[in-house]
Amino acid sequence: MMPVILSPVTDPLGPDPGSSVIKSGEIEYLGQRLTLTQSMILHKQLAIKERLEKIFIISPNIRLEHPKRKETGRHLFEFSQVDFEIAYGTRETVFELMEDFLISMVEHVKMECAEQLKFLGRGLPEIVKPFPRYTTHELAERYGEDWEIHASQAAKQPFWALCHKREFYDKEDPKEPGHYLNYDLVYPEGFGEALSGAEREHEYDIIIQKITRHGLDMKRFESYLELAKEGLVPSAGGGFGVERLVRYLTGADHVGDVQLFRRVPGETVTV
Ligand code: ASN
Repeated sequence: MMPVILSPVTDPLGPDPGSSVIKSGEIEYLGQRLTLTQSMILHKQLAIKERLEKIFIISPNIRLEHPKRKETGRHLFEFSQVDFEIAYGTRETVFELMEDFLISMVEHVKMECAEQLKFLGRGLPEIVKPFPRYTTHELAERYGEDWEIHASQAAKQPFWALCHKREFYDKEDPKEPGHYLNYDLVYPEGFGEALSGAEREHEYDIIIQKITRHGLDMKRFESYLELAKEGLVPSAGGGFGVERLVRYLTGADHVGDVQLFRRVPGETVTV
């Protein structure tokens, strides 16, 4: 699909302790309030409902992050993610797809760009599957609340972090309420999160319950909910940041360093 940039509905990006967006980007156009896309998750669900079975979008996202996020090395207020969704997919479908994708990407770059990697001084390690899987509970116990960066620094291989308490559209395990059928893929060597995704909530009543439970304004999701009421299709998917992938491959210090036109929170935009 081609990306959606403006819509009355977008990803609320919360409640999520990992999010630090200070406000959403909004414009008023012909009397309508439109928000700049924070992620295309809700449109992905609607596209799947329209019987598109497998989709991907190179999707620009605007996330107006707190300036303190400059220090993480991996946050931008404008970036692109490869966002994908698979009708009737499960976590396992996504794990297999992403593990094969990352392995072949690394192999390809090592083969085709050996000279450039040498110039950059980047010894890109070979990746093997299956990637280890840990729950966020295990990771928090071992590395503390800030586990993402510490676990990434300790890791030699990419790994999956399962079960995050976050946005309403990620499926809560019906067998184990309070647990979630979602995942992050985390790069090794301290590069942090590569991808986030989930099996999705597709049942209207559960979506309504969760929006209410999260204290979100139902009106912000009106047009999405009207369509969701007609029946969403179960799916799973995710999105990985293009700049974060390039940073990992090149070993750059900051994601802003791989952008031609830097969009780093806390830095003045020049061009
Ligand atoms: N792309 C993510 C997903 O598919 C959502 C996000 O970027 N917040 O779950």
